[in-house]
Amino acid sequence: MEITHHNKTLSLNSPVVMGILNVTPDSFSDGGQFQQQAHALEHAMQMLADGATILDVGGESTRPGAVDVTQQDEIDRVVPIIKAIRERSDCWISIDTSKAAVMRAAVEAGANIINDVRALREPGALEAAATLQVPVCIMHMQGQPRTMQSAPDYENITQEVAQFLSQRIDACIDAGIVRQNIILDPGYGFGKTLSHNYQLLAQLEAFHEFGLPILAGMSRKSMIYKMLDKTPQDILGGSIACATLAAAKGAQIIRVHDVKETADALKVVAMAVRENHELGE
Ligand code: 8Y4
Repeated sequence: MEITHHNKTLSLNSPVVMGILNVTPDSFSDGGQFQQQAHALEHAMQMLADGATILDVGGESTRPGAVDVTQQDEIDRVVPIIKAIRERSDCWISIDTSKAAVMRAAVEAGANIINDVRALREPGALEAAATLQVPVCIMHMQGQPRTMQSAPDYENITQEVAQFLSQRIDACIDAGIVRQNIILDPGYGFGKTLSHNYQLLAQLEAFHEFGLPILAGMSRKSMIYKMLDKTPQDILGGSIACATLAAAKGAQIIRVHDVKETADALKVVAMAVRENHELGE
């Protein structure tokens, strides 16, 4: 399996790490714009040195209760860092946004994947993604970021998430997005209870029915720290367990904060999977 942008291809036959790069001001509350950009660039280069294949650059906070950012604010945050990374590396850069104008500005600056937690449902987003001809990650969310955790409710979560993704795949294809460039994400933590999140992890294999790459993002999320009764900064072991389980169940892209440790864990999983294939042949 692979995704492509122009003549660049990313092989997903073994799992890869997507490193999280937040460029929201609340991630670096001290220092001005310049210092924040310098810190973000340093963090980006460290994640690449640690084994990240993709850097996910985000300028909007989707945490429950976060304030909305204007499209110009978001562009002003992400474009300089994308340009700076692109000057130094030919890595894959994803832009974490739901706004069409941000997608266009980010791809022009050098981003080559669109990662949209709203699955291209905002005005103009589907058309922008299709025109830009970059791979897209479409994620499931129940409700809206502000209120999604108030009362998550499903009859059969895996079935409902798959049904949503199926509809969004159809919408993407109708808009002109190449099917093989659609990455699917069950959206851990987005309108889901603790049980829902673990059901989705246990049943992750179900999403292989589409024959498309799967992205899993559980790093430091409440599904781990609530269960362990710890803080997000103190759950590396739990985050690695989630990454390992997801990769063992065939997820191709793992979105994480702790790149170095996760890259090692995924290498171990990949070797076990490879040896298992060789036993079968
Ligand atoms: C600490 C800081 C702990 C932030 C948790 C968080 C996903 C995603 C997010 C995901 C895809 C997050 C942008 C939430 N989660 N994109 N984005 N999949 N594709 N929270 O699961 O990381 S933001």
